[in-house]
Amino acid sequence: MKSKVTHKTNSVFTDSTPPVDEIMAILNGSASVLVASHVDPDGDALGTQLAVAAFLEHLGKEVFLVRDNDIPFKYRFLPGIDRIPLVDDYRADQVFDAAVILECPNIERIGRASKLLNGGIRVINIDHHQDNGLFGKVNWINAGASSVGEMVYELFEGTGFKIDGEVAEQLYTAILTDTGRFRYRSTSPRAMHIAGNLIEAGADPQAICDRVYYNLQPSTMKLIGKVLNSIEFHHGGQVCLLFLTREMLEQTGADESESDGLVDYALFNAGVRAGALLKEIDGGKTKVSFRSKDGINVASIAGRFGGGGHFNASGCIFDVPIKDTKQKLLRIFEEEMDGHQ
Ligand SMILES: [Mn+2]
Repeated sequence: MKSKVTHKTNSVFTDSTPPVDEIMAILNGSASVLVASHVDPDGDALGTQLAVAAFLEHLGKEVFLVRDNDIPFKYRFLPGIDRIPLVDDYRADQVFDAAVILECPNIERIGRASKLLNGGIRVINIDHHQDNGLFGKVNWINAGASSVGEMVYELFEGTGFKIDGEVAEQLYTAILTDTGRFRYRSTSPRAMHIAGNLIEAGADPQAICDRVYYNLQPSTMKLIGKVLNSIEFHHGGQVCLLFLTREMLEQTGADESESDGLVDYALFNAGVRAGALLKEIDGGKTKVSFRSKDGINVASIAGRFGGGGHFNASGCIFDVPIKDTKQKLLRIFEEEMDGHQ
């Protein structure tokens, strides 16, 4: 059953059933559609963006994709990946009839592409973050979904759109990466069922997994070595910290995007309940990615510092250098550990 509440003039849907009528009402009245996702795009963002583009083209729309920054090496195999222009390639006054915004809990997450949300643009907001800010005309927020790739699959099924081999590959990549290779709790029977259907539709599970996870550049491998070498255990081995400095990037020749997923190593240790990767960024600030298990809510920790995310995976930025951030984090984790003995 659909749970619909009216939020000002906007519609909000919060379960797995796609609001097909409401989404199609916007699309049917639109000739040009912008499709955007979040900064620092991941497999779910990119795969789903490309799949939505194929769907919209099938509907006869003029489709405009956009990204805020570079595409990580591991996702460059995705069919159609070359057709996502940088935001700088658009005029700031360009007008679109509608926009599909994927995986953005708030509009700030689309980064500089927000300059393209002009005039009376009607926004369709599709996301699986619990704390979504409901910035769209239609908001479909299913926090129970493994990925927006899964949600968009449901939408395609609801509209009768036939998934071809390329779309299957795009959506399979989205689900694979957002479930941590079918490992996270979000790996529901439905997510697995959909992944199975996508294999039937032409996605090659081994080829995709190899391209994303086992096709590293030498610079990435060297960076992994340096970051693992920085490892620290605290609070009786329950907290694991990893560090990524500018110097490590310079020494290895790796770029920012090659650190994607490195935080996961923090939880690969017996006894560790919470971990973080502290990354040195511009302006003397530190970007922190959190991972946790055992009921430790890192979304709330990140939320206290202007960030957000999921219960067991989140991130935020501290306005102080890496050393001071470490001290702050150790105090925060100490409180958290005390509260969850
Ligand atoms: Mn996602």
